[in-house]
Amino acid sequence: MTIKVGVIGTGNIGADHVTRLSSQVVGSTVTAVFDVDTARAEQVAASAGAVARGSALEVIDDPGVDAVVIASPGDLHAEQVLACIAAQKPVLCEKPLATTATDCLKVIEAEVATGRRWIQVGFMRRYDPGYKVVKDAVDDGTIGEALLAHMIHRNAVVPDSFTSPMAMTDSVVHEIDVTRWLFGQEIVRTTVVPTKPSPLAAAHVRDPQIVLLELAGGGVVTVEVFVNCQYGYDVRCEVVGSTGVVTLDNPSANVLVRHGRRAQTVPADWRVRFGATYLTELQEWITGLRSGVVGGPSAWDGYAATAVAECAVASLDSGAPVPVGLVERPGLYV
Ligand code: NAD
Ligand code: ISE
Repeated sequence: MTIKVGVIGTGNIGADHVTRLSSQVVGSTVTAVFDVDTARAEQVAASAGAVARGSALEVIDDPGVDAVVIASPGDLHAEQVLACIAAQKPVLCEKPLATTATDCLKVIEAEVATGRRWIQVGFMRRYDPGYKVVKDAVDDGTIGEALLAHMIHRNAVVPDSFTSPMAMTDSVVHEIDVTRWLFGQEIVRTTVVPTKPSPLAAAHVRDPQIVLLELAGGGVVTVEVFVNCQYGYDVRCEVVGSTGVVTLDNPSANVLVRHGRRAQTVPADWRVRFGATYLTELQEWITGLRSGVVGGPSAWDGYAATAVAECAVASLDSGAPVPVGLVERPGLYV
């Protein structure tokens, strides 16, 4: 059985997902796309043998579409995911599930009312082989009891439209999800610590920033987010346990050794670093759908991540620690 996918938003990651789903993933094809940039949508549709539709709803309601990928800007996700639930179509929604916790709860309410899962959120790091090694070491006791973690999230540069809160909602939201997933606990408090700004960051962006995430079980995670580090894309994670440490370094494709020096390449951006990971994420989504199963990061994970990111933005504004208050987790997500 081939899953016919419709893709909403054919920008950077949407176009990449179309390529993966139409030519690399086993068991899927792309039949319809939509983007407000019509020329771009038509070009991406043509590359996949799909049709460019006139609206997001036309994609979702298309009888030739079995499942939907949402890769539009984050503030449109809630409305588009709700339309997928109404049409009873499984949806892989790129992060964030929604830009406010309130909107995430509307989505959860709609999904819970149907009595089953339709939504997977695009927290792809859970599919990365490096992160899986870290997760296994935490789960199987290799490093004893996991006590704390240090994470780094650096982007070479960001566009002018990027703001200080986006460092939380767009970038650190990945570390928020990884933290919840690795430790199997909710984050109860977050604090953003000001640091000396880089002279190369735009005046309106506080960069770098340090974020503290406190867990329900007492653990603490430090995240350095630096979105104008200049030298490349650098994502790292180290979990400190009671008897050992497990580290995910920035992987490198090549090492050049000469003149008494070892030089390693640094990934240029998230497309390079996580290219294979997005493919695994999509393959597992499609494989699950072919057996009628929706798994992976859930709407609850999307809600919890957005709620914590919202508190991080509040802490960024106030300079004070901000407690995270989540609603009770519905049985569908236990
Ligand atoms: P982008 O700006 O390159 O693409 C967004 C596209 O959506 C654009 O082509 C734009 O024209 C289109 N669009 C705007 N309004 C629309 C509408 N009403 N309906 C349909 N399409 C519309 O952005 P991007 O970098 O591709 O990011 C898209 C989403 O993917 C964001 O939510 C982002 O956070 C997420 N993302 C996730 C990762 C990851 O690592 N998981 C990486 C990059 C982006
Ligand atoms: C982008 O939207 C992503 O999700 C990338 O994974 C992240 O590294 C980047 O900072 C975000 O802007």
